[in-house]
Amino acid sequence: MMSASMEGAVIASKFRGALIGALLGDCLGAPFEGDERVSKSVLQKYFDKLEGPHFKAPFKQYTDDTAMTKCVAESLIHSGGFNEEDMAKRFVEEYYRNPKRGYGANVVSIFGKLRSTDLKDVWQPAREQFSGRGSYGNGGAMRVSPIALYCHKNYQQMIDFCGKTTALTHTNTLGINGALLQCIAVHQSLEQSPNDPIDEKKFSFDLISKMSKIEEKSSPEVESKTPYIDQLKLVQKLLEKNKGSTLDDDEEVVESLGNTIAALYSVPTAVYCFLRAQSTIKDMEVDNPFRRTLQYSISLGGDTDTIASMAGAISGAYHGYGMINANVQRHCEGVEKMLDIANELMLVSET
Ligand code: F2R
Ligand code: MG
Ligand code: MG
Repeated sequence: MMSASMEGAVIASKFRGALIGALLGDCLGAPFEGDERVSKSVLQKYFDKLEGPHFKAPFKQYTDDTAMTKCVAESLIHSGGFNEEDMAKRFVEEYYRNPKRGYGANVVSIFGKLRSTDLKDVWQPAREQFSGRGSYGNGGAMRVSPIALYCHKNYQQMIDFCGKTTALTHTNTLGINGALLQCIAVHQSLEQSPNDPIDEKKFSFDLISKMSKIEEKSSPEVESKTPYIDQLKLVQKLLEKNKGSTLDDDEEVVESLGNTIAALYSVPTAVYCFLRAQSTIKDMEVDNPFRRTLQYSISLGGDTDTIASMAGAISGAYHGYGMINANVQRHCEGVEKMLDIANELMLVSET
């Protein structure tokens, strides 16, 4: 549970920070999705321009990551908790209202089945994916930040809601546990006072300890029985190696942690980006650690919208809304609506 001494205004700022962080990571990362690597100097100019005082439309549009995050938040608010039919209905309606948001190649078949069966069994279509193995994509993880907010006072409820929300589209253990790791990371950030610097070692040890309870209960179809703990240990190793060094080994980060649409090779990467960006990074003339988190996430290439969105949610939940540049927000679609959602989530989670 969040520290009792944390004031309501700080908590409200953290709620807004988490959701606006997720939104901005998605909007700003989306133009680079699929690029192998993104030059740090190109990104420096890209962010400098967006932060400049002269606003020029058009918006950076959000993608499936934000569309589904909004559905999760709105379902929790309107149902007063997790309701599988309401959540599934919102995913389907949102997809058919605006299908051109860059959804995952296979997840759309779930929306089709849910619609054609009139939501008869909301769990079945996801179970059938990939010949019954279920999706291991990061589409579950990219949308879970509202669950960490809604359940911030009840860790076990958060784990329960997160697992169920994910299983509506992703039933592979790697897809589900990736979503749990992302949700736990946002929750840990929320709990930490923005005035106390992040202790990277403690933050990652806490994640390892919580993920060990989760991984001991599940058996993924991969060689290791503890794939997320293995990745988190790599996060620790890479932080030790790169923090304070004259040059980050980004190739090693991408080769070992990954930058793909698989949850196992993107969620730990997002955690790494957040932790690494707590201190300066060479070739990034950035004082603001929230901006540095997004800029660094995108520089790694690959699934840039999703990794930046997940890292942005973790970072925004720690630093709060005040750390997020107002000019950049004006370039991103859907900020006002997301702020309303953050405020509503805050109200319902306090009751
Ligand atoms: N889809 C994209 N990006 C592609 C390019 C979009 C382009 N910019 C555009 O605008 O069109 N991005 C979004 O998808 C990712 C989340 O995907 P999600 O929701 O997990 O989808 P899905 O279909 O379940 O899985 C994605 C792919 O992973 C592979 N896969 C998953 N499970 C598998 C399994 N058990 N066996 C084999 N392969 C498996 C498949 O290739 C799936 O298609 C985010 O990046 C979001 O931004
Ligand atoms: Mg996307
Ligand atoms: Mg993506």
